[in-house]
Amino acid sequence: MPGCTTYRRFCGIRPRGVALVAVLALLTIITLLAIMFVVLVEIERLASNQTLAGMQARLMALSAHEHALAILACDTGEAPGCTHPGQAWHTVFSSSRRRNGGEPVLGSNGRTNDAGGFAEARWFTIRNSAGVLVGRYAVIIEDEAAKLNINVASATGTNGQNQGVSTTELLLADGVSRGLPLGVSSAQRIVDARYGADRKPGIASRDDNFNAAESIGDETDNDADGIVDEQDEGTDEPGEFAADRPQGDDRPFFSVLDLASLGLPELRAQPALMRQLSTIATTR
Ligand SMILES: [Ca+2]
Ligand SMILES: [Ca+2]
Ligand SMILES: [Ca+2]
Ligand SMILES: [Ca+2]
Repeated sequence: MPGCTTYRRFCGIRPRGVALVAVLALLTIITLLAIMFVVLVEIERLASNQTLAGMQARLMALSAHEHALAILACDTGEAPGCTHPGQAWHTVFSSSRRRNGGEPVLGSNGRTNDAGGFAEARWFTIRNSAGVLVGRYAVIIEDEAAKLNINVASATGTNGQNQGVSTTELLLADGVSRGLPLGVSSAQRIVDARYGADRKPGIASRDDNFNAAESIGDETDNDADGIVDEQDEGTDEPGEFAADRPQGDDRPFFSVLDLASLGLPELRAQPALMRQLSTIATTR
């Protein structure tokens, strides 16, 4: 019929190649689905490996913890009341490349060797029943109780120390030779950072630890300001800052490394000072 060559579909004749296009489209969709499936499987595999590695690392850490507890328990029984670096708590975990051929482990503070020539720690390897190495751990025991707690010490310069009523009277820095190797203004910035925007421990003008009534009549200088039993002695005193229960805008330090965020001039001038601070200060 005239015109059917140009308008075949109007003449009841199906155009050629439609089936081929449909098959190609179907194959493309199937290919994309297959690629997505492979990608998802790979992601699942990586996630599983990550979870497994995390569990293994946690078990290694638990092994190290139990090892340390066992050594400390032995130490307690061997020499009650006596502690020195020659005891097991120090020698078992510390070593040197020269002595055991192992790789020494630097401390969390980056320290290398102590005065005794020992590295901070050494690796203990863990192998499975077939003798294959599955992990390793190192232990560093540090006496946190002997460090200055920057969440507690509140005295700066010659201020804040009077009757020794609480540990808040510990000297943070005097700018000369006592406390942390910082100036008085830096020590005050540490205290101010803890107290938040209101610059007061706890919530400003509130007796956060409920001792105001007692403090104004106990014949004690509770806030270590040199005045005994003044009218507002029990309010906004250093003892109202509690690192484990911060009130209001208070912000305790979670790590000594947090001091870097304060922009202290001493740390800007001597970046290595942070390492020293980590050996003498703590937040726990
Ligand atoms: Ca505050
Ligand atoms: Ca008082
Ligand atoms: Ca006072
Ligand atoms: Ca109070």
